[in-house]
Amino acid sequence: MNTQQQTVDGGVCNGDAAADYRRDGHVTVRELLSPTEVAAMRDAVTAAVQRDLDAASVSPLEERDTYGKAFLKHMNLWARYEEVAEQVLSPQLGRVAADLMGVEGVRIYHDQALFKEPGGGPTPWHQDQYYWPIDTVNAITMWLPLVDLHRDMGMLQFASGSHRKGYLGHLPISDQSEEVLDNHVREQGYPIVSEPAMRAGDATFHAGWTLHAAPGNSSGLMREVMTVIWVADGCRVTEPVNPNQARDITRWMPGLRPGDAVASELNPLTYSRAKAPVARK
Ligand SMILES: O=C(O)CCC(=O)C(=O)O
Repeated sequence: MNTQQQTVDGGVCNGDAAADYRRDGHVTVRELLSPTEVAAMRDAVTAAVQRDLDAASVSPLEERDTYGKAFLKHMNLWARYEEVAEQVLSPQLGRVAADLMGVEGVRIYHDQALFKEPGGGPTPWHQDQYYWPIDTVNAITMWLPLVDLHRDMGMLQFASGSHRKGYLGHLPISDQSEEVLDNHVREQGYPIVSEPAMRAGDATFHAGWTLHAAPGNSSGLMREVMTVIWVADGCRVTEPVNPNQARDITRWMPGLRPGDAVASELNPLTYSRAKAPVARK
């Protein structure tokens, strides 16, 4: 079990965190954001989520399918809310993502606030990269609680080492992905790793192919989590192999075609060892 506490000093990951990430396909970084920093992130994200909710109705939990019950999902907030952009485009966060993957620079793929409501259902086992038409394994998700979390609020769990198998089939997140991938995790005997508790500002990072899931939220509290996905600078768009990938090109890489570098206006370079990050308007 990887319950080691990893630290990041001044936005620079220690070597152990990067080695653990590459071996296990996930790592926990404690105190990634200070209490002041996470408070700013929380203010920005919760205000944006509230504005999204005010603009659209949400159906009652019991009327939603399994995926719909898993969380309220608000995507690419950075592109719509300046206060969120100030948080998500942080070069410090980008540097941690680059250090963990061992790449020269990173670009934003997209962000998502994932708020699991009290009584919200489990998140089925899945692989994020099933959705992503990109030619690299260097794609990483930061999962950052905005409030203190304990286990019964729907803690993220990982099948440790599962990223090494890569693509496991046409399995969008669903009851079917849960059934097939739960069997796969048992057959392969992957350790299932999750933290017993996380403080606001701690974070986990996982690779695009790492199998992950979360139990339902049996507490009376909202599980407020912000996620950001980065890809290695220089990676390219691939031919979509499913409708979800085609939709991802339109949504997260508008105007790009297979073969293009992932560098649309929605994919700013937020950290680079070599190049100056793209200036923001
Ligand atoms: O927050 C969850 O329950 C699932 C998160 C997830 O699938 C992800 O961040 O890739």
